Amino acid sequence: MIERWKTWVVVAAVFLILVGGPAFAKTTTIKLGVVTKPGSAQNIVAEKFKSLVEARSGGAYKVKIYHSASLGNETEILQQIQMGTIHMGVITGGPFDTFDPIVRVINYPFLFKDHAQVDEILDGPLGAQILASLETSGFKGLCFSENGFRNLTNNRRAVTGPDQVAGLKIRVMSSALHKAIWQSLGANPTPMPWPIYTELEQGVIDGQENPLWVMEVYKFYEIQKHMTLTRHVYSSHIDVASLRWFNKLSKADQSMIEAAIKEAAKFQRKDNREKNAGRLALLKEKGMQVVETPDVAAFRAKVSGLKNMDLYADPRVQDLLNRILEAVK
Ligand code: EAX
Repeated sequence: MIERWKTWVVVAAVFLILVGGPAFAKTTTIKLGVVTKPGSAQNIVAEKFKSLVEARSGGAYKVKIYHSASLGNETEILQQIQMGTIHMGVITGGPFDTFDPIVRVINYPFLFKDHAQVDEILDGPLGAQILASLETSGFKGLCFSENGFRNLTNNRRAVTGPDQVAGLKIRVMSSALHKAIWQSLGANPTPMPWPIYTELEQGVIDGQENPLWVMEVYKFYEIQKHMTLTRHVYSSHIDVASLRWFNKLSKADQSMIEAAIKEAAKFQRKDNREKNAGRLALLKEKGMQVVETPDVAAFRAKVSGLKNMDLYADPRVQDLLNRILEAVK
């Protein structure tokens, strides 16, 4: 009698798993934060990641993208990732400074010659060392996607060299390094979180610096007359997860997420680079006055003292900077 009862329980359980299983399967929602709006470099990574994870996990994972600063600025998104209330983020290198000074190494001015060099370093062991370092501040560093090489825009005058930068009020990211760069160049840098359209429009600041896609997507051509292709900093995004959250996932899920974000980043870097020539043409067409070949040597000379500043004093940071400077020679 007892045996029979047991058999029925087993049959019922198997039936429930087979028939009801999919309906009861748990879906985990990954909350991912970006500060920018759809169409932006960060959002392209996030959207690609979402489509890859949702397709590959067979419904086990959904990705919800919180964009347009709906979670606050990049510093605030990072704080939420540290706490684990937000799981992932695609965050510009700049605001990471305050969480780990090692990030300043990537943003060192005039560091990379071209995209090939960027990929070689960031996808290699030196990049891996930067990502691993972020664990100390509560982040699982997954990979690098990109904002791109940053260029100066302003509303006062054509800038061909550092002489014309003198006294310009330039918005910079919330980053000690970015502030120091523009101080060295003779500008009057004002740290401010993203977005900054209103401040530019109202003339609170004379200019700003960002990669070409920003001038297009955020329509800066409406409010900024001059642009100089300074390419002073290669601006990467660091694609991170909350270490607390990530460590709790199964190894298989960790690998699935890591592979998907790496693929999304690779896709986005290529996409971003392919679009640059078209963007430059568009910005000119919209009326921006572009200085395409500024005196880069003069700019470089002005910032050459940065590596000896306190910003890089931490021996761990200094050592990595020296190794990267050697590698890009
Ligand atoms: O993409 O704050 C900034 O200037 C950043 O480049 C921002 O991510 C816009």
